[in-house]
Amino acid sequence: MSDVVSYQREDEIGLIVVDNPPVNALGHAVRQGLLDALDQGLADDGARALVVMGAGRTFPAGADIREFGQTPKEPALPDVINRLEDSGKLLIAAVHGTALGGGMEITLGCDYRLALDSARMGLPEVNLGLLPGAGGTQRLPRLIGAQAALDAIVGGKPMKAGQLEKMGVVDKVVSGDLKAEAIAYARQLADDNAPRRKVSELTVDKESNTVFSDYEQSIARKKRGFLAPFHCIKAVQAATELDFAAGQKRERELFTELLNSPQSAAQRHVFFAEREVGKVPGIAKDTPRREIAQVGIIGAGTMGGGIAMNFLSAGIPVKMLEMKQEALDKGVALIRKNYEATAKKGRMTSEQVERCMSLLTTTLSYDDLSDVDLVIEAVFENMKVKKEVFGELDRVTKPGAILATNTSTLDVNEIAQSTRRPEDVIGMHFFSPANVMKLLENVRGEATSDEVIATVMDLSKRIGKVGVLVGVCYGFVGNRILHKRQAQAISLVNEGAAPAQVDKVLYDFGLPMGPFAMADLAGLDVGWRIREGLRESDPANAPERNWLDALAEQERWGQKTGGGVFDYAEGDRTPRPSEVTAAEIEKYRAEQGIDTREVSDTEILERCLYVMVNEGAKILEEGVAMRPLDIDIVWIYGYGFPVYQGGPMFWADSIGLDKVHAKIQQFHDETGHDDWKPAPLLERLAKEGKRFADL
Ligand code: 3H9
Repeated sequence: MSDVVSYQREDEIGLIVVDNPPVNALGHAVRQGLLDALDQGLADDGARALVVMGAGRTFPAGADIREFGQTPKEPALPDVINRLEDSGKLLIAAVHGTALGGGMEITLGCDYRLALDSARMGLPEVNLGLLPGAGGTQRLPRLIGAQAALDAIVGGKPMKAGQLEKMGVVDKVVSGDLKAEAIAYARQLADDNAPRRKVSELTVDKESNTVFSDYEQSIARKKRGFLAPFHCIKAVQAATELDFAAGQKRERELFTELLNSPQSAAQRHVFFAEREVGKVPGIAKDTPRREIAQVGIIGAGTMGGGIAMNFLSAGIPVKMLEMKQEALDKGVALIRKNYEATAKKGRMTSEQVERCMSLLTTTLSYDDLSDVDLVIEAVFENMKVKKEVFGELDRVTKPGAILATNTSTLDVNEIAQSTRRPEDVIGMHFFSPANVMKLLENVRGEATSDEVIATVMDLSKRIGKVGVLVGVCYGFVGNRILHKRQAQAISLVNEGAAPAQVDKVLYDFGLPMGPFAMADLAGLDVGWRIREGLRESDPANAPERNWLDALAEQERWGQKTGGGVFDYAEGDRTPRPSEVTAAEIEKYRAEQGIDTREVSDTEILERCLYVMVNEGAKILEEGVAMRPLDIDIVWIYGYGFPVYQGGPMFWADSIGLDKVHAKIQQFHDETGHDDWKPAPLLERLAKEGKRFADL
């Protein structure tokens, strides 16, 4: 008897139940258990039909991802499903929760599919750098046609039971007690002598060749750099051209290729890392959480408004505070405009817009914040101003309220000290645009209590963000690393590269844009004003003037002024090389007496990325990031580091830390620059032949 799959008979129906918490993943024991239970069911003369279902919270949610990368163990899932399909009894899948990947593929090996109205099904393998490898790419097109199958398999999004019923995937949607419904349905089918319906025996229309090439083109931009979506298309195409057995063989080849690819290894790393970041070492799972039923936000600017939208969308009421009514009105109007734009795109109904807006109230008085459970301050980035705000918050908010700052550069500990309750103070660093970007850097101060940390980490998930807990330092994890990379990008240009060359190398690596296009998006004026401030306040340590300052002085501030490092045509965000910039760079090189040289693409990539890895290692040593995977997630969700590269630290592991370290040492020998001083942690790991993942 298997521990994870059971067989029992009820009312003349044999029930095969998978019980492998938390998500009934189809690991080796489950696969073997399914075959054993099937044999029992087939041998059970009292069973007129068989039902496959999951215990606990869900139908199997897919293959066991942790087994990928290990030596495969028989029976393989495709063979298990083929056996189910070939069995001599009527087979019904009864689905609740999420039948994903291999789970959905099991349902496709059954004759009939019954689902609870709350259930969802889908083939999300593409998100793991894979394709459905247990017959899904061959059976789904046979069931619903190539075009709809492409959407499901390449899109990878789970679909609701009702939608699946309309598509012809699910035969019946029920509510209430799934087991009882499944038994009743199976009995009915048996009574009616319902026919066996092997999906593999259905025929699929041969599509014209252009369907697949058109599909490839339609995803070319969005899926740039990814391997899996294009392999998915090839597998579906095979379903339209080959018989089932040959198609399944082709599916297997393509699946194996992906499984062994560095991309899938990286994407699987990200899957687990994304879940791991929510678990904070040293903070007990059962740490009490504070109830967050109402949130206050200080500042109704772009940032404050964006932050507010996260809570409103999650159904949490927000009170927004500003100094002037005019600013409040503007802020509210902007939120409405953003929601209405989403509704126009069909991603929200107008009732949903109104529901969100009805949760928003405004005030000009701090005293009105006496009943909120959490306040997030999003005012001007200035310590004096922030301290005043926190002084006021300390005065008016109730005991136990969490006081959060959205600062991106200032010392959270110093801000906390301006209150009498530093244990309730934490940083919540949203990334712009705050209603869109998934990353939330939660910044733990020296005094922040475990309860506050646990509450804010949970809350991040509730508002649809990936929360990463970091420590205090200038720029925290994300921007601190970014500054090092930007400095390299500028040096590379000073030495002879063109901004467009630097950008192209990083774009081709898979980032959404290069460092200079990113600077143009953020605005060159921002950095320039900070540098000017330093030149005034601390001339001895002020940064040298460079060609970026010269551009900013000409009011070339980036996209918003139609030109920065690059030129932009009206209404077009495509960066184009600028003659003005080229002239300023030339002027700067001449002033500095720089002999330019040809800079190779390899050097650009190594200098821009290795400097990030070195800084990441320093951040780890200082404890500002808890684990390498926290840094990976910050860069993936905050800056668009390509998922298929796994994040900077995973990427460095894949190169080999000995190689990375040797190059960093070489750059240090050549430049003597502090940024290239190898982090002792990196040095040690390289010497020991280890990876960041071994920490
Ligand atoms: C596949 O099926 C390939 C086949 O086509 C071909 C094979 C030949 N395996 O997300 P949660 C863990 S590929 C192992 O926090 P939720 C997860 O790590 C697979 N572990 O819960 C976590 O562990 P821990 C295709 C898995 O309620 C715990 O379960 N399927 C798997 O927010 C709870 O997960 C997918 O890609 C797994 N398959 O969301 C589905 N799934 O507690 C992937 C979960 O130690 N899974 N875990 O941190 C999901 O999308 C979500 O987990 C799910 C639940 C929606 C199911």
